[in-house]
Amino acid sequence: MKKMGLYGLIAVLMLTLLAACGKSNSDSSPSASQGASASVSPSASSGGDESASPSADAGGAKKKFAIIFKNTGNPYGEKMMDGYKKAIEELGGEAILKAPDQPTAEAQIQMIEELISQKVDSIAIAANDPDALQPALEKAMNAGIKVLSLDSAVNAASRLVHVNQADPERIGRTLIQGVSEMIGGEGEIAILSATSQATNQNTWIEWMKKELEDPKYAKIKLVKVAYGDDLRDKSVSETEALLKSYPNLKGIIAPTTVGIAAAGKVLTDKGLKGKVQLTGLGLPSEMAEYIESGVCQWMYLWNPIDVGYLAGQTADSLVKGTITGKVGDKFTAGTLGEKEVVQDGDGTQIMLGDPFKFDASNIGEWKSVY
Ligand code: RAM
Repeated sequence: MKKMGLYGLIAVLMLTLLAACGKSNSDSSPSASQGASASVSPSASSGGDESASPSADAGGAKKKFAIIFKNTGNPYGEKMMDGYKKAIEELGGEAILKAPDQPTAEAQIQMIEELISQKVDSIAIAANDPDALQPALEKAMNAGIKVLSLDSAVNAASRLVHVNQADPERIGRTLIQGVSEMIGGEGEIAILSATSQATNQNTWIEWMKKELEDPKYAKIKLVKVAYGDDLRDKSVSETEALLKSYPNLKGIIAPTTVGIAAAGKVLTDKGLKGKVQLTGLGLPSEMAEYIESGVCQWMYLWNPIDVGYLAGQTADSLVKGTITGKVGDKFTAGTLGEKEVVQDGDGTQIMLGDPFKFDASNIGEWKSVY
């Protein structure tokens, strides 16, 4: 009897654990709560090892999948790498997570060279420069390494495919529409970006500028694009400099999670809530206090865990040869379901989904997720 009770307890515990795995996965996608698309099937990841076709050689050696983020000390990057690792481990591979101290192309090139020597099977990179990594990434591809970018793209010649978080046009235009609404369609605005070479931020900024060409924004003036380099202290000092140089500033758009959190702190410390509006792309866990206080009325993001997870699934499919990165290639991206490779300028990409709006009504729900 006693023995049966113990087995029963173990069985219940295992079931609870499986259910919890499934739940946290489905909860981690805003689109799941939005009900917009059933992009996440909670049960798939709980299948774990048994559902995966292992990414291992015939001899049993695990395939090596590397990811390089822009720089260390960025919780967004950590979440993205968590998602990547989750996918790779589900698929039976070994994940190698890397990020340089500083967000420079040079530091990433050094890491790529090391990974080529290590004979990894795949490299996924969130690039600090669209073009500067090309010689190193071409060398990697010539050595048979499957290269993809995610989050911040490299040029088409430097990758097989890019994993894109959301439509850049939509992100850029939405941020201008947001700040315009917040400042009543009139006044000076500034952008606090990441590094001046970051592909993702620069593309979003181009779309912001295009949106600003609409005559309905005639009374809005973009006075400056500042670069906090995704370093906390530099983003703080750049925000302070903006406020000093432009005393009439009405709004700041920070299309970087590091920048928007730094700006939120500066505006809070200086008591500028309501005087200078703030929006952009923020991590709910870092921005909750500023959204709850009203310093930032709303902001946008996607699920960084899903971006990393999708990149991990993509890397595995490239290594297995299920896809090559050409338009029309289709594969099952684990719990994210069916994905298709589509055109992206000269190159190709795989899209995660739509950006999600966070405001006082939903931030409480998301701040503990990412
Ligand atoms: C920062 C990084 C990242 C970007 C997010 C929105 O964390 O610059 O690349 O996608 O912000």
